[in-house]
Amino acid sequence: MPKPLLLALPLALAVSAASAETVRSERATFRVTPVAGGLENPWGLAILPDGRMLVTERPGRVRLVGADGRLSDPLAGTPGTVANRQGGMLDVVLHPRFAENGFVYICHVTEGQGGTSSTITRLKLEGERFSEPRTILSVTPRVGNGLHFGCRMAFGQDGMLFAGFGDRFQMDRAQDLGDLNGKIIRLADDGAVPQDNPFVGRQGARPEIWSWGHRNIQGLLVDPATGALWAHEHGPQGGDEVNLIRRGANYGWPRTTHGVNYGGATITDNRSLPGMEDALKVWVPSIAPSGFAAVAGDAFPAWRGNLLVGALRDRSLVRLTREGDRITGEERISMFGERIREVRVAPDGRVYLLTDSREGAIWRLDPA
Ligand SMILES: [Ca+2]
Repeated sequence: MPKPLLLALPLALAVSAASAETVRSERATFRVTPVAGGLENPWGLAILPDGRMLVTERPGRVRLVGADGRLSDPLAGTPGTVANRQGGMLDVVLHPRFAENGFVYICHVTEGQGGTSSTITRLKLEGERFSEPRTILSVTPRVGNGLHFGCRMAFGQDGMLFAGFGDRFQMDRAQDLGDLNGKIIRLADDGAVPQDNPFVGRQGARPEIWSWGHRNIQGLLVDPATGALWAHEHGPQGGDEVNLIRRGANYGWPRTTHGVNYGGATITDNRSLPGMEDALKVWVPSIAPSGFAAVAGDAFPAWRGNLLVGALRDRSLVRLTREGDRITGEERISMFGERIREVRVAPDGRVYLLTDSREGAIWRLDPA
């Protein structure tokens, strides 16, 4: 355990970090081991084929993390980012053929005419720097606030890139097909619009859109077993949702929701409407989900196929069981009072978490 890093960890873990913390959950007993600390609001994590990791920090940095937990300096060649309120350097994913091409995709906030927006930039990782920046998509219209950027990404099994964006706290945008806010989009790896997207050729609709009616996507997952796309999003006060994403479907916001506005004002009485998809799972009160991963590999056989969700407000790791397209159960595993921003599962099945604070950390879960 690299000692200097422990200084930045929360007391509960730091006290016994020499042996890590043991957690007994319903189906598995595991150790939580701090891998690296001293990260300022880490947000996205990508595990490289050689076991190193890329981690983003919301103020605008991306670092490499060695297998020994050593953090690199912020990587040169990282594009400029506007870090304001919820915005900044957010998600990071690898190209499906990263081992051949070195491509990394970041989702971050940029500024232009009209305000700020979520932007996806493709970069090439060469040694410990980025090169060849290419803008894949910048969400429009831009908006002049610092809220609800969404910005989670995942590659489909067909090699297409999905990304989920928030409504920018202007809810009616989610029902406007001419607006990319409050949508999940699908693009080729170079940013081209696939011709089999659902709204290609429809007048007034953006051809990038894959699904609509979303409030603020904070988790996006392509199921390694089935190839299906799953997403979760923050509701207003109550009404966080897990959805199975179907091509061209409308997920309802703000015409359907299980939540109410902050302060308790009603948004709508409709929890369901014809032509709109119902959530598979709703959290009332909100847990503020963040990060989404499916359990695979050998480390946690009792969890295989389960879905893992981080929780900011609930300060837990949430394990969802499912049968086919249904969510059948939920376990919340308390995480030492830390807000969990991101969940990733390594090829060997070990689970990595990011804690969200100004002294954030990477934690690894190993079977005990
Ligand atoms: Ca919904």
